[in-house]
Amino acid sequence: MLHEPATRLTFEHLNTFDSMRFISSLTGLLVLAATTFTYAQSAQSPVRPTPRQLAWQPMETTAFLHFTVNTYTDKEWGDGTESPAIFNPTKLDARQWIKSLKDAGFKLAIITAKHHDGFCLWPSKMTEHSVKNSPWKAGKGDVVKEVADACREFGLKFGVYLSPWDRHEPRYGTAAYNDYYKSQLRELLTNYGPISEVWFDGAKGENAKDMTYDFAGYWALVRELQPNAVMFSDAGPDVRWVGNEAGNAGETCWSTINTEGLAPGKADPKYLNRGDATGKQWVPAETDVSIRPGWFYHASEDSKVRSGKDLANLYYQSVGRNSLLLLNVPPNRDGLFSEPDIASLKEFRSILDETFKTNLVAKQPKLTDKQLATFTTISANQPLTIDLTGEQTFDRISIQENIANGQRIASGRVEYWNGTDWQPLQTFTTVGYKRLLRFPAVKSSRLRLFITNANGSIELAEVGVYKASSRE
Ligand code: FUL
Repeated sequence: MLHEPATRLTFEHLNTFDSMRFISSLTGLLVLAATTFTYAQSAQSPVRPTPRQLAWQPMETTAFLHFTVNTYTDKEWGDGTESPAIFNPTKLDARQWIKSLKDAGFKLAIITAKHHDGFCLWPSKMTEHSVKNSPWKAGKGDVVKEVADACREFGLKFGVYLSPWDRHEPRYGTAAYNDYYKSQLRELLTNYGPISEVWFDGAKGENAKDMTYDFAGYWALVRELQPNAVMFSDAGPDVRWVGNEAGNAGETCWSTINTEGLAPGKADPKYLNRGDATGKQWVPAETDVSIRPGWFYHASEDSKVRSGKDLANLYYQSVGRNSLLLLNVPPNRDGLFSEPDIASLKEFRSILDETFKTNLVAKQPKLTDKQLATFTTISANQPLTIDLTGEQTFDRISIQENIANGQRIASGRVEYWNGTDWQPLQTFTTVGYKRLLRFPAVKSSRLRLFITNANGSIELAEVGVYKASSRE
C-alpha cells in the first residue's frame, strides 16, 4: 500500500479488566470476587451516552470520502508542495457519490476538507492553498459545498475531516497555527449547514515539526458552533478510534473507556479496540476502513475494490460488535465514484437486505419491534426462552441492548432446542448497541438466551434470528 508509516505514539496502558481476568483464570475464586467488585461498582453509576452519541450509533453505516491533490499525484500522503493547478476533477458530481451511498443505505458522509498536505477543498479565506487556485470551475468551485448540498438533497448527514497535521501551512509548529486551524474550523462549521461529525485525525509523520495542538480549544469551538456534532479522535471526546484500519472492532467491545491520559495520536490501539468495562466515559468505537487498499483513489487499485461480500463481512466485524462502520469510498480523478466501487456498494446492501429481511423470532411486543427504548429486563443467569415462528433453519442471531441506559452485558450464551435437549449454539461477550452472531445453520423452533455476566440489570431491547443470504 502507498502509505508512509504513521506515528501513532502508544504508551503502556494497564487494562485492569484484562489483568483481572487473566489472574483470576488461574484462581477461579478470584474471578468471581474481582468481577463482582468491578460490576457492583459500575452498577452504582451506569455510564450513559449523550443524546448526540445516542443519535449517532444507530446510523450503523457511514461513509468517508478521501479526495485531494493525492488523487492526482497517486500518493497517500501529500507533502504540501503540490500545486493547486493539478486539482481538476472536470466531471465532479457529488450527487453521484451521495446517491450511490444513499442507495446503499449509508446515513452520513464525511469529506476530507483538508488532508495532511494542507490543500483545502473549500475556498478558505485563511490560505491560497485551495480550490480557489485550481483550474476546476476556474477557481470558483467548492467541493465541501457540493457534498453538503448533495447530502441535504438525498437525506444524508454531513461531516468534515480537517487534518490537524498540515505539511503546507508555514505557521504549523507555532502557537499561531492553532488560531489558523480554529479559523478554518469556524469556516467549515458556519458556512455549510448542520455538521453531524467532525473528524480529528491523530496521524503525524515521524519527521514532522513539533506542534502542541489546542485540542481543548478546537473541541470548545465545535460545541459552540455545532452542538449536535459528534467529535472523533483516537480518544474522543464523543467517538473513539477502533485501533486499526482493517475494519475490525474488538470481539469484546465496550463503549466505555477511561479517557484520562489519552490524547489523539497517543492512545494504545488495543485498549481502544476493546474498550474498558470499568471505563468512566462513554466513547463508542468507530471502525474506519477503506473499500480499496489505499484511502485515496489509485487507478492501479481498480481491480482491488472490496466485493459486496467482503463489505458484508466488515459489517459483522464493526456494527455486529457494537461499533459503527465508517467506510471510505474515494472519488477518482474525474471527480466520480468508479464503477467497481458503485457495484460493490449495491451488492453490499442487497446482501444485508436479504439476510436481515425476515426475523424468525415469533412476534413479541418488546423484543421484535425494532425499538431500543422498549425492552425486557432480565438478570444474569435468568434464562430467556425465545420462540421462533415454527421450526426454522437459521445461522445468524442479532442481540441489542437499550444503550440509552448504558451497556450492561459482559458475556452470555445461546442454546437451541433439538426436540429433546438444549444444545449449545454460541457464546459471546459484550453486546451494547448490537451483537451479531454467525454459526453454521441449525434447525429449531426455540432458543434459550443466558446472560452469564452483567454489570447491572439487563435491558434487552431486540432479538433477531435470521437465515443469511447465500451470497454472504
Ligand atoms: C489516517 C491518515 O493518515 C490516513 O491518510 C487516512 O486519512 C486515515 C483515515 O487516517 O490517520
